[in-house]
Amino acid sequence: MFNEKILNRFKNSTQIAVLTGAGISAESGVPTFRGKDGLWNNYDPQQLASPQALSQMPETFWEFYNWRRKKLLGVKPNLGHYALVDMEKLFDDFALITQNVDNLHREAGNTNIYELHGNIARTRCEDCQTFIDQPMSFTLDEKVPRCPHCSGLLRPDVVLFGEMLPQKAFRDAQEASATCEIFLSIGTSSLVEPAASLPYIAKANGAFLLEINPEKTPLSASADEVVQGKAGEVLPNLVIQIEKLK
Ligand code: BV8
Ligand code: ZN
Repeated sequence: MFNEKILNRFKNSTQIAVLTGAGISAESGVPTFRGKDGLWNNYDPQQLASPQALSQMPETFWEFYNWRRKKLLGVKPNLGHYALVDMEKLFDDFALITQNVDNLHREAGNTNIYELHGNIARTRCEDCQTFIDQPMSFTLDEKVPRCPHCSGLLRPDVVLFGEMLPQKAFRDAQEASATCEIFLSIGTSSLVEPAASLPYIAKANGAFLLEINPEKTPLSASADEVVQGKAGEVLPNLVIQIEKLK
């Protein structure tokens, strides 16, 4: 599964950057966005995951996000998530950059996490930006939750299409991508910008680019190595091989 070229790189490196997408949560039962049973097959992302949807059709917007949250209740990290927790312990400098909003990397126990697209478990006010302590299991009795401070529209703390990414998280992710020795892209279709630009920053700075994904993506041709497989199977194996090198 891992050739000498890959294992030698891990043996001689201390700085690792990892970018994950929805694919790493697929084995936890969380639907991906663009797969066969993907979320976007039934909904148009530009329609629903957008600030326009929040302001023009808040009931539908919240119906979608409540449905997303309810699907996450009881969902647990899988072996792929836990392998990244073990991997973080094996390297002095390990950055986990995620596009996922499902909170599973935090739950698994990684510490150095950059959440580029926010976190669906958090809620904030669209007007006064206050964070509302609204646990995931919060079932809204009113259709559209309002801010207790200013009666503004509440929204999940996720980055909607057309919105800027959280500046510090993205800046830190760019820095980690520009300085790492190995960049791992795991479970992402590499379509959404500006996250999809990070592996190219790493490659331009001399990093070894490894993609782990069951199917080819627009990134595959630029990767130094591609391991085609599921995160929950490939990552635990990779960690075992790396531990043997240490
Ligand atoms: C911005 C949060 C501008 C909400 C999300 C035209 C061309 C290029 C770009 C654009 C364009 N038109 C618009 C844009 C910009 C747009 C964009 O990139 N659109 C794309 C779709 C064309 N980007 C934005 O709008 C961003 N903002 O650009 O702002 C700006 C600039 C300055 C000032 C102001 C504004 C904001 C992007 C963030 C949007 N929010 N999510 C929510 O979740 O509801 S994006 C959404 O897609 C998720 O966050 C998700 O993480 C992300 C990426 O998807 P993936 O994670 O890759 O998931 P996907 O299903 O696609 O793929 C899964 C992969 O897993 C597959 O490859 C599959 O094979 C694999 N897999 C399956 N099973 C497994 C597996 N892998 C491993 N193991 C398995 N078992
Ligand atoms: Zn408010």
